[in-house]
Amino acid sequence: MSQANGWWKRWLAAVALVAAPALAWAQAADPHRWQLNMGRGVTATSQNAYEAHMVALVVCIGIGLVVFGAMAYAMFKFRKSRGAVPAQFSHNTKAEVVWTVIPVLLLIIMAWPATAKLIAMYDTRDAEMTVKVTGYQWMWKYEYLGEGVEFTSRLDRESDRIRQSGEIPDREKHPYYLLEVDNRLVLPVDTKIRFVITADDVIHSWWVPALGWKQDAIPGLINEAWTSIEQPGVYRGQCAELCGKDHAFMPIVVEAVSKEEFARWLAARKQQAGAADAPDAEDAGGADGEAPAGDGAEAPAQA
Ligand SMILES: [Cu+2]
Repeated sequence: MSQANGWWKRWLAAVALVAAPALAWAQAADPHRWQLNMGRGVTATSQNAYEAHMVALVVCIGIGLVVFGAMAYAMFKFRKSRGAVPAQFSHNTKAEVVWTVIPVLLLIIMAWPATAKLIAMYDTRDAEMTVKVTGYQWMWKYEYLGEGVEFTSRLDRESDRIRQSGEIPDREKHPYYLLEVDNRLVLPVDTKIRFVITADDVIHSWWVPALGWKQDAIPGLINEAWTSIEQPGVYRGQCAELCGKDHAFMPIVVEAVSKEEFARWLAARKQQAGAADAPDAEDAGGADGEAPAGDGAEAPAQA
């Protein structure tokens, strides 16, 4: 008895060892080697997709067990060598009603929550900010609508150098080979962000798995999507529509930061944009305008 107990404990410990990394992976947004299930992502949408997938998976496993179990049992129990004689009936109304009604009920059980989740996924109302995404061969352009901030985002120089040199990419040297960009799309967390997505030349598709959706970018059309990212972090994606010879070289990198950090980043970007628009403005502010402005802002608060 005690020997069996010891074996059982060792077996449990082994299972825990094997399962531990898998449990840790379940928290991360990036896919991992030997990840068997889909990721949970970092938005309500991705969580919904994960839950819908799990419900369908459980139903499929149940159906699989019942169907293959019945088949295996029938084949074993009623085998010819044990003298089984096949029945000769060809119809059974009761059985036919049962095996029609049960799948219909299962489909309704799965379709109901899935439809509710799909409707929520397409509801872009009450967004707090809007980002326009435009696909180009082969890069993305992001515009923070109403903020006067826009930039392009293309494959980082190092990935580009490696791919053109014929060098074999090395995970140690460049862990995000082909998944890094020069300008990341910086977004605030806990903010409903609406995307309007289009393209300038051919059809592209904007896809960041951790956000839980992909949306086609079609020339002449504007598609909508939304997200609200729950955790700060860096989330990577790619163009998901075969768009030409460099389709593989237009990655997407979203950097989700706190609201305060985003406000600072946006202000800095706006200042850059303002400086670029009016080259004289920098000189005017740089002479003696900038530093005193900071003191001036604090003075009223103290008074
Ligand atoms: Cu593309």
